[in-house]
Amino acid sequence: MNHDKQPLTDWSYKSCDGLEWAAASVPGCIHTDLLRDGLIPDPFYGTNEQQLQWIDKLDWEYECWFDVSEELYQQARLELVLDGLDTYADVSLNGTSILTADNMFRSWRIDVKPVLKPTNNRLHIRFRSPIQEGLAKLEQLGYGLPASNDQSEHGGLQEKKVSVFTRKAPYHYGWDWGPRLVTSGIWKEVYLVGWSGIRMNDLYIRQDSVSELAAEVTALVEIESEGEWSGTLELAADGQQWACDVKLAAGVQTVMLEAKLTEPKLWWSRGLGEQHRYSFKAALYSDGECRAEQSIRTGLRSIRLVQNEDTGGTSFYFELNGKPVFAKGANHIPNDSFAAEVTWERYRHEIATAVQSNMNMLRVWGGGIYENDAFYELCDEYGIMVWQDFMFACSMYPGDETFLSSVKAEAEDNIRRLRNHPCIVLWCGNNEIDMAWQHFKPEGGWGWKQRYSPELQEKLWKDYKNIFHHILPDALQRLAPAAEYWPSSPIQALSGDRNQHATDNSSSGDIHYWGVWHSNEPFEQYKHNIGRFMSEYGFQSFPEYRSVRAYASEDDLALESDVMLSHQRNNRGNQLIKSYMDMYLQQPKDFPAFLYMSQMLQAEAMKMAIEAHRRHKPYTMGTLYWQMNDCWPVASWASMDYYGRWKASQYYIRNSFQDVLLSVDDREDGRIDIHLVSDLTEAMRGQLRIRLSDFSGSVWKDLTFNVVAGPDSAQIVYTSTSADLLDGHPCTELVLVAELLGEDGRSIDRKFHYFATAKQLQLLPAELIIHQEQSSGQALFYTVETNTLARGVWLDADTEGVFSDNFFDLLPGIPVSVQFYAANKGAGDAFIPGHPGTIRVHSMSEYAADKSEEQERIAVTKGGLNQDEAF
Ligand code: BMA
Repeated sequence: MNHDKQPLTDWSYKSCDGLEWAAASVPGCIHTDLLRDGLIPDPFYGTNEQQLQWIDKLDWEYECWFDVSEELYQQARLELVLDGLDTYADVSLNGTSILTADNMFRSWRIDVKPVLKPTNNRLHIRFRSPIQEGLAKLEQLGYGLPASNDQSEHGGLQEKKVSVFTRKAPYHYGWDWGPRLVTSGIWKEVYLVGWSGIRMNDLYIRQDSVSELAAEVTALVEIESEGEWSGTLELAADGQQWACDVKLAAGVQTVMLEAKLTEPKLWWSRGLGEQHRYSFKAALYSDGECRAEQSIRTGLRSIRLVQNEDTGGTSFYFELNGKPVFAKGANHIPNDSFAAEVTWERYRHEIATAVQSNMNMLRVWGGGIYENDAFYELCDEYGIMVWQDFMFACSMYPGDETFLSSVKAEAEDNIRRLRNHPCIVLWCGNNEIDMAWQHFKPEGGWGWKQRYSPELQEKLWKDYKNIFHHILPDALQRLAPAAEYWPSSPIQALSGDRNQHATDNSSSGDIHYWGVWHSNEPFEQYKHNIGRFMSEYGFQSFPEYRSVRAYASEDDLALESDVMLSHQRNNRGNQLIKSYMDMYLQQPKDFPAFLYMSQMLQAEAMKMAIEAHRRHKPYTMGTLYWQMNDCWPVASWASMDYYGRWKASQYYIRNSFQDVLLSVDDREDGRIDIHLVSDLTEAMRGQLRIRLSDFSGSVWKDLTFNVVAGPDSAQIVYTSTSADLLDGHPCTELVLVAELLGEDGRSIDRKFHYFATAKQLQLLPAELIIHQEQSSGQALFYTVETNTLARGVWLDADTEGVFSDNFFDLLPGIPVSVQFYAANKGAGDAFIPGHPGTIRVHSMSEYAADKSEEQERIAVTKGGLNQDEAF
């Protein structure tokens, strides 16, 4: 076979008015190059980001000098491939202009045969400032377009929102959790490819019909031939082979070959079965020799977004291989402001966190990037379904021909790149634009359309429809016909009338419920604003002290300091956290206590929301909280911070997402219902044990019932009232412990329920004791005990990693045993049994202001260890 690839890695950069070239990192971006050379301070530290706004106003140059390997140079065809340029790039090779690029999300392939020399080639890229380009386009349009999260003022542009004019990651321009760092650079690989005679450009395994009995697929093989060609196309998978004769003309053409696999091994999302993947290999043979080939891995599965009218409205759920799946997961944003910095290990850490947290879906949200291949490969491997937005969010976009054709090409590039991934179950047009504009409700929306004349309103809506109701679904229809498409998240349905727009409790489509947080509604409202599929809701918290200290000095540790404010991008964020804390928790005694309390607050909010959603199964069939991760260290809605550290909410979420869940619903009418929810495909028998205890561990009631969790079900298994349960005891002095035990007596879920808010409870300082147990296998076991009720027991290890449980409540007589898993930086699993180093143990009473003088004592008993010794 005559194919070859040569990566171009030896790059230099300079600013357009600079003279000196310096070594550049490719893939990368200008900010990380300048940082490495010590020319700018760490953009994430302190308020540095504010001093770096000049970078995006300049043009930057990159160049690469290279020789072509002899073998490659002899090929008949030579191409330069640029997988991603950010963004306005004039590319020349040996002084000849070969490309003008204008879309970060596209990939480019250029015939360079006529200009390439064997040695001493100069590839030069000039990146024009995305800000200057945007300003020119804004001026040309003559009016601004709404872009709620574009922090133009921060970038020195006052109200001029230019992000919408450029097909570039929207979050680069700032978001309500992200800095404004508008990058330029080569963010993906650049390489030369050469070939002679014939080659295969693309292999797509279209899944026409898939069931347990058979999978009928069509291989669409894009072939490029220099001249006429005839031979055989062979397709192989799992020891089976299919073949057809092909006769080709010169040029690019697609050959289709049908194949049937009987009793295929299907791809399932986590929890429902294996994530089996087949390797498909297509090869072209003539005269007994392989002339070109390509292989891909894919999983065979059928997927359908089911929207059927029912008694409650219209369903909205995913049916995987004929089985309805309750989607449990989160919204994903890019893992870094500098996208090229995200290594495979960081993706693995995130996906493994999703898996460990019992999720089965992530939404790649439309204000970031179409993720790197590694992300989808990991989702395929671990069984995480992906709701994939196209990259449009919270803005209206231009409607001129150049813009639209760029959008079309971007959609085609990404659909082609990603369509073999079984994990992608839905493509969605955009984030929140339908809801923000609300064309059919004159009074509705976020106040955007009211700023325009009726004619302009119509024009902007027409431009919107062009992209989201035509260009994107048409591209999918052409390139991935079985894929499901949803025009905007959230909507009720594409009805073309006022019922199109989602509300906080619509009975069709998906919902972003932000009453809690953005509208100050109490957490209890999570129980009332429930739809068919909750694709966003969330609550902020701060990262832990260690993470905050990575961006703030000791002097900055006050909520209103410049540094802390610059790491809180939601204007009202700190106020909101404070006011909810006032409502539910005791006052924190100091700044570190505030960080901890903010995490406990977020954890409670997420638990309340997720469990309410799951209790409503099958009316509700999905819950994706906002947001999984961070792109820099910041106060945000993330459950895992920028450094991959799990906040309290990650542990709570993990518990609330377990396949079999016990959930205590304390209703406003005084009734207390205990629900049993199961996502298992088979019934599960067990026992429900209910204990009423005071905070010293004395048990007042102890009841046990047999229960059966039906397959794929949600049911009430116990009902009482607060009054009956308390039986005359003050509501601030008792706790209800509901526990689900399996047939083997193993504890499957344990829930602590209180009859008053944490603020009202009479918590005494807890004496927490941690023992290291005899380890079974490699993982180290620790048992934690207390002398009085301890809430939010936080085991804080020296080593980066996670515990099997954390931030849990503890009662005397009910010890908790946990294991520690270190975050793995090397090959293999993301979390491996490891040594935690010193463990510090904290709980809520230690952090409350009125208990400040009574420090908790931490004692380490077994094995002769003392507090200072690492174990
Ligand atoms: C959601 C998202 C983001 C935003 C978040 C928090 O609606 O789509 O736009 O970051 O709200 O405000």
